[in-house]
This record gives sequence, structure tokens and C-alpha cells, in this order.
Amino acid sequence: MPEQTFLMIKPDGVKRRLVGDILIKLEKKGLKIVAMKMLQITRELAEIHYQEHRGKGFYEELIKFITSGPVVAMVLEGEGIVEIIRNFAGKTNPKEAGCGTIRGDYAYDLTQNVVHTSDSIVSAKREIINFFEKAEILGK
Ligand SMILES: Nc1nc2c(ncn2[C@@H]2O[C@H](COP(=O)(O)OP(=O)(O)OP(=O)(O)O)[C@@H](O)[C@H]2O)c(=O)[nH]1
Ligand SMILES: [Mg+2]
Repeated sequence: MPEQTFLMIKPDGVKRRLVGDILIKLEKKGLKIVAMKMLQITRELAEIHYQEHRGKGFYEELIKFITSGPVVAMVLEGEGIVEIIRNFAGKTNPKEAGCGTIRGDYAYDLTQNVVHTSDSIVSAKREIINFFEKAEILGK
């Protein structure tokens, strides 16, 4: 099974019409998207997705934000893709994210940081299952 990761354009990215720019960057780098859809995250799905952050001070703000509007969720595939996409997003805090990264170029606020990316191969597997049916993942 080739390595896969989960990338989501958060509600701020969709509202700000950044979907196209982000897709262009992914495609120009030659990365392979094997699943993609737009959806509105429910409170239930948000709690599953961000279960590791339950109880933290910023948890409620995070859940409120991620359910505040449509997101674009996708699966990318390729050797080393988890780390490649993590670097593509940039550091969690956009103020520390490097130029050329999504958060470095498009974000300033810690909550509204445009994209979510899986932080490991294990997280990626869990997150992909939370968002996609097996049949929705193409590209074989
Ligand atoms: N207000 C606040 N928000 C935080 C803090 N730490 C993380 N967050 C938010 O919670 C999200 C999830 O945190 P992490 O999983 O640790 O960071 P990340 O993996 O870079 O971000 P995601 O790709 O969204 O999961 C981040 O994207 C931030 O928006 C914090 O200390 N304060
Ligand atoms: Mg995370």
C-alpha cells in the first residue's frame, strides 16, 4: 500500500477562495491527489478528528471554527507524502511558518491557519478513514 496522507482546506481557506491556489501548488509540484470532496463537518466528526486535543484550552474554539463552513478534504499519495505535505503546510503558528508554505504565505492567525495536514502515517490512516469511504479513494 503506497503512503497516503490527509489534507483539508479549512473553512477560512474555502471562504477566502484559496482552494484553487492550493490545488495549483500541489499539482505543480507533481503530487498525486487520489480523493477529494467538499463537505460541512458536523460537531460529531470534528470531535473524532480532533480527539487528541480534547480538554485543551483552545479545543472549543477549534471545534467551532472547523464546523463554521465547508471544507475541502483530500487524500494524497506517494513516497514520503506525509512529511512532504506537512512541510507544504508550514508550522502550526502562521507567524512562524516559512515563506513558500501555505501557512507562511496565506495565514496570520493561529486558529484560522488555512489547512490541516496529518502529522504521521498512523494519524493519516485514521483521518482518511474518518472522512472517506474506501471506494472514494481512486488512483490505482
Ligand atoms: N488558540 C490556540 N490554537 C491552537 C494551539 N495549538 C494548536 N492550535 C490550533 O489547533 C490546531 C490543531 O493543533 P495541532 O494538531 O497541534 O497542530 P497542526 O497539526 O499543525 O494543525 P492541524 O493540521 O490543524 O492538526 C492547529 O492547527 C491550531 O489552529 C494553541 O496553543 N492555541
Ligand atoms: Mg494536528
